[in-house]
Amino acid sequence: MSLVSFFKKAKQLSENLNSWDRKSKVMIIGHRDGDGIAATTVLNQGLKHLGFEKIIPQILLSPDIDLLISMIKNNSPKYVITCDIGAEFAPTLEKRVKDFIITDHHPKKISNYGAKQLNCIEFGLDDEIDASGSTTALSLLTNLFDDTFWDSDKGKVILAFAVAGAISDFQFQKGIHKVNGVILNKAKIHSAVVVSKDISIFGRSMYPAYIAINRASIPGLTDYYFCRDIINASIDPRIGSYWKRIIDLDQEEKKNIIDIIISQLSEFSHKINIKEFLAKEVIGDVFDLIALYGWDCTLIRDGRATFDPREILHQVNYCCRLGHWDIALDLLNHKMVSDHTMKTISEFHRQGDQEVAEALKAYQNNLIELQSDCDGKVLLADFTDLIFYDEVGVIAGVIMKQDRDIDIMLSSCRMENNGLYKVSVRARSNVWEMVDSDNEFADAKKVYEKTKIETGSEIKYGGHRFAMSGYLPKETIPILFKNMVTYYKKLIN
Ligand SMILES: [Mn+2]
Repeated sequence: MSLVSFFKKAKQLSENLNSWDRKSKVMIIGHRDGDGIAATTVLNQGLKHLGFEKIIPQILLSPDIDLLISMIKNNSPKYVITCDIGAEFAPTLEKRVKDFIITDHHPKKISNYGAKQLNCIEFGLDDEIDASGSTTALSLLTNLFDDTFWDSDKGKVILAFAVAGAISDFQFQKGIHKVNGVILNKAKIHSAVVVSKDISIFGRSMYPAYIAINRASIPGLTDYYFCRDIINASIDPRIGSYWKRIIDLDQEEKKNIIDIIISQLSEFSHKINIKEFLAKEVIGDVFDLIALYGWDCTLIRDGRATFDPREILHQVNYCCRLGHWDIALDLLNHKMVSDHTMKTISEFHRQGDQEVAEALKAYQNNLIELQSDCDGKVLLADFTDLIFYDEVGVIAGVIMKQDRDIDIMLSSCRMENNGLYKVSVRARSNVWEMVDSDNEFADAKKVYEKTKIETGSEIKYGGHRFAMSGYLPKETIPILFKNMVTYYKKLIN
């Protein structure tokens, strides 16, 4: 029922959108992450094909009302449409534009979502597994075009980006559900995306096979030289002048690699259930956005292409984090872009990868200020001066992949402009499973809110239940940590 109601509201809102004057300015406001950039791309291309002549995409990092107001002032749009952000924008937009539509999947603090918002939460759906910002945005467009459009190259590209956003938001990690399922199915039907079971390691179509495997944090294969030698001895490592990537391997070579992984796992980690490990981290569904064939956004450094959405958005994410979302949108909205754009993106990509690698090395060499509790299961680490502050979530993800004992990680970094700290909270899926979705207690947000009240500080936070970021004064971070430990203990008991 809930899913039906969601699409019913999507249809109503799409009729609203269709009634807008095509010659007037429409501002799209998207969220500054992979999902948000993909969602913005979906709307931007959708509106273009609907005949809108003046589309202004803008990106916000957080739901900042003051920034929203100044964006409206600077651009004076007649209409606003949001994606992956905006759950709380209605009162502000009501007063300032002729009409608006909000599409978001983030929970709002008050439960009223209003007539002009499409948000899965209103229909009892889950923001982390049922709908991404990008699949929500696409839900608004499905009714406005017929199958001929979705079968065309232009339609397929939009479907591909809708799927890319959901994957970048890790929405498919616990299966493919509800809104995401409907949209993925549509993308498959119209041949925008191909899904297959394969070695699913990140970098499968971007890095040489041995590098992708070395970076996957598999016990026994984390030493670069050993990994390179053993992997390359088991396959024919080159194809012409190129290194073979995982996708270039034949079935036998793939099997050889799996055998090596199994033998290393059994030798190096007795705690790990091999079958489970393989199913969770090595073999699984892979998604290839074949609609993007010939697009510059698929190019990897050596000139070959990747159609894996994680890899395509990986490079775009670094642009966004460094504030250059305009370049990211340029890349995703044009089949071909200038050499300058390509060079800039690959430079940000290199820079970002390098910063994260250095931060990881510093962590491994115990050069990071740490606080830990519950036998190392809850950890706080400060990366100030090592990374760009917006990379706190990424580095936490990388560390948690290597340090399998950590259940909840708080990573912090000082922001240069205002002296506040950005703190990311990430939790492992087993913590996730302890969380009862019907119980509003089970939420990282609770911990932020408690800290806010306890300290009386102006703490802003947002995101999802267990991938949440906040902006805090330094002295409140230990209190946030203490509250997180208390919460974790309550959860495991
Ligand atoms: Mn999102």
